[in-house]
Amino acid sequence: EDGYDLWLRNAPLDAEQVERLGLPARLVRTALVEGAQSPSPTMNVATAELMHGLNSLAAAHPVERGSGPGRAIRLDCPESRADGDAAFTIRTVDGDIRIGGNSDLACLYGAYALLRELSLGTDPDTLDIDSAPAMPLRLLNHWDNPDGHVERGYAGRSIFDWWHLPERLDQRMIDYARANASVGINGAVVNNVNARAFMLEPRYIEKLARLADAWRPYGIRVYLSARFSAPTEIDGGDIGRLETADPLDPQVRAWWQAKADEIYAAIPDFGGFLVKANSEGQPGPQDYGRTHADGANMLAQAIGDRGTVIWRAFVYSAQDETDRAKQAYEEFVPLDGAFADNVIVQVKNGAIDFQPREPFHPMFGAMPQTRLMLEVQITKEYLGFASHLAFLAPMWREVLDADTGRGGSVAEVVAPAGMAGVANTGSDRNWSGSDFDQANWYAFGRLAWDPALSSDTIAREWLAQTFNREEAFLAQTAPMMLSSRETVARYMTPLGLAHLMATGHHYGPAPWVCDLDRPEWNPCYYHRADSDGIGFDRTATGSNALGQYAPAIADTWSDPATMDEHYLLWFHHLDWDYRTQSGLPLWDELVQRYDQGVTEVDTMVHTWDDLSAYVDPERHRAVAENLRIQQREANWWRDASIAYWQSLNGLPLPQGARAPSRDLEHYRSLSFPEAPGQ
Ligand code: BDP
Repeated sequence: EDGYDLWLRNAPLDAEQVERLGLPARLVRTALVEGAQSPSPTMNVATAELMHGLNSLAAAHPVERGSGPGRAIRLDCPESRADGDAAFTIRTVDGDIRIGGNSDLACLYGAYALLRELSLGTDPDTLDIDSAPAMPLRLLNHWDNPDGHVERGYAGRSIFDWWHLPERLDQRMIDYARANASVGINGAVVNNVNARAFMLEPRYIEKLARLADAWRPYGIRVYLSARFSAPTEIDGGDIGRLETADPLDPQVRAWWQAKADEIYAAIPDFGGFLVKANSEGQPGPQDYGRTHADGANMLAQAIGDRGTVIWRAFVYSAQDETDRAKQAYEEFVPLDGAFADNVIVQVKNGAIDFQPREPFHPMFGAMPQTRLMLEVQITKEYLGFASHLAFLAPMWREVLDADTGRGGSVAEVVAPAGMAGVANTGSDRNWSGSDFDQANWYAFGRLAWDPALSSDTIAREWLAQTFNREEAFLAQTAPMMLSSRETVARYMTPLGLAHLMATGHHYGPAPWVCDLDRPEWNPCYYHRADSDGIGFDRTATGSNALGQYAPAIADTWSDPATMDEHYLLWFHHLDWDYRTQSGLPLWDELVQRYDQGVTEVDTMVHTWDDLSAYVDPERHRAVAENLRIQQREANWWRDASIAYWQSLNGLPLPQGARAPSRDLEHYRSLSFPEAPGQ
């Protein structure tokens, strides 16, 4: 067991469950029996997955195709359209299990869902499932560079072997598609948002076409990150290279039109372009005095109704020294209604940058005339890389469930568009750099399909399929997963603090950094701590970022005495002796939260150590080792942070609190040029 099989292990059921399943089964493809058409590649995959999965679940009782005694499993998706309606049903009628839907993709999704249910131990006689995706686009965003390096990747090298494509297609590309399809992910942006223009050249289109062909049966469309200045950097067929990338220049428009046509000729179901523009040094329409809408609409016209332009709202620039959290809203909300129909604006969950906790982004709900998509980060750039155990479903549910105060939750706002997750895949055998990080890939897909699923359900599903379906195991590990992200937030950024990590690699704490060129790159810009107090005043007396939220929502966060204290120092600058809701002075409360985070990691270590009977030795040891890294680093975060705050406030530690194990100078002197993912 090296984790390669992810949640698709279909570990053998016990004898009684196999008996109940009534195997050997007959697997009947109704559409084929009744119709004359040949099976589509998607139906072939569905059949193969069922045969393979059922055989694996039944272990000693191999399943045979066709007629024979036992239960029949019918794939009843007569339309056989690859790109049809993904909704499916699974019902047991007169002993037979019927998977139904209006497209062959529906049957594929149904096949994976059936295997999941059986894998969880669901009684096959009670199956009665209606399932449909809540949102059309459920995409992975890979920050993979063509040279194999993955920006913010902690699982080895890129899984995409551009060097050997198109001739060589790694088996991983098929297994990747299986994993995605099994949780409903239906698209992949294969290259970094910090894009290289040459990935739009013909030789790359050929490579991409090979991937598109391989993934088509699994319902996965390919997308490319497009560098906005590409017309000035690479030739565009007959048009050649241009002097400008101004989106209103007719030649530029013709260049992109020709490029889009070239791509669609090779990949008829190409998903579209993802664009990071005028952000962190990337080129964009503002370089020519144009707006985001001018840029997006130019590309949208080139693509037409064949695909989508996904335009990122993650923008901030050095000019804005008042509050980086406000910039995206200020640039985009005035453009509401100006974007073409096939443009989607992709908004990170919070207004800063994938921190362990952020309040939901105020753009959600504020652009009713624009389709907005939610972007979350599966790779844990700010939550301990691949070694810290942090199950992210609770974090994503927090934002999906947030009431925008403008006529719906974030989940409702993004339902017409979708969700994107920055992938955590890599060349490591276990794909994600650690076994537990597979759960975040899984959870992303499940939530994008159904944002109403509880984190507990997702954790249990994943644990049962990945490790062990015994209740005694699930009862201990599911709660550990559910609290794990809160634990990380406590030892890294308690009480709404954010952006306290070290520069560049983002590994470890560095709240003392104050001297970087751009103010908003410095941790001290975010915590604003001094001898009197700590926190960012985003109320009306400060930056008034709070004013970007609907009044009813802003109200709930405006009073530190009554608000959810998870966001306390995000919105308020408070004295060190301010009394928190528990009655403790802020300083004591802060230290207590750090300590709680550290203690919770200790508990995770012990809980997992005691579970060796339920997990194969290889993966049990791997998880145990990661937890020990996390234990050491949780203490590091706590100690370094406390030592720094003390250097500002001069306060003694609350009674009983342990002194940092080293002095501040030690923590400040640490450097990690070898840290991955930069
Ligand atoms: C930041 C990452 C950086 C990304 C950027 C983005 O540190 O590597 O390029 O987000 O989302 O969090 O564009």
